[in-house]
Amino acid sequence: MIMKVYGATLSPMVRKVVVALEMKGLEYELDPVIPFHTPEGFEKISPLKRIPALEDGEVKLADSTIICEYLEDRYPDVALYPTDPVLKAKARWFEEYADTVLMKVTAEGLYFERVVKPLLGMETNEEKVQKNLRDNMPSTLQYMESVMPENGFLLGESLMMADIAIGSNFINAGYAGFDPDAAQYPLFAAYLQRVKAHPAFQLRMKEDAKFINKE
Ligand SMILES: N[C@@H](CCC(=O)N[C@@H](CS)C(=O)NCC(=O)O)C(=O)O
Repeated sequence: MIMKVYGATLSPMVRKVVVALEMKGLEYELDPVIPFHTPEGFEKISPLKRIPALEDGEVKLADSTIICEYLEDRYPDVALYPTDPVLKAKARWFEEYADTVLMKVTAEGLYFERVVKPLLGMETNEEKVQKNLRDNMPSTLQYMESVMPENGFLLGESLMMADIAIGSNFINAGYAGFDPDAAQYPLFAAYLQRVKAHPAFQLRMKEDAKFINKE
């Protein structure tokens, strides 16, 4: 049975799962469930009614990290987490940072306000966005710049889950009109270009453009 991913792929958390599936070469179908407008009974798959959720035969899972770790354990041929314990711990840290800090700074405080709210017929709170860009974004970008390699990706030569999680959030920041200044954050800006250039991200961004361009 083909795997099913629930969630609109413009969501950074859904994109994480879909890029992981693409990189692992796994077949899947999408059910583009929209946050806050979930179908009846969705809580049976995602108890908090959040996206993404995954159905793999009898297996029903919610939460992007739980789903990606499951995919890694069940379908290990293309590895997206390092096996070395120290590197694996670092990978988990970057993913946790993306799911918590970046989720607040690039998604809730920026993308949600400027892109999702208008789509839901709600008004953008631009004051909140400006406060977020002033109070939270600089320290986030400084941290990102401080951990960036000059070449390759966060944990080596290949794109892995840590990069997918971070890149996915900053793609949404870009859709909301914010990209890191390359003069101020040169390593991070160049890294983001490398992440976005990966075929799995290119594919997703091409799909995203169909919706983003409609707005
Ligand atoms: N930690 C969760 C966060 C999921 C999440 O908050 N998803 C958002 C969309 S990006 C959502 O469904 N929000 C609707 C809600 O909170 O009810 C994950 O990584 O999957």
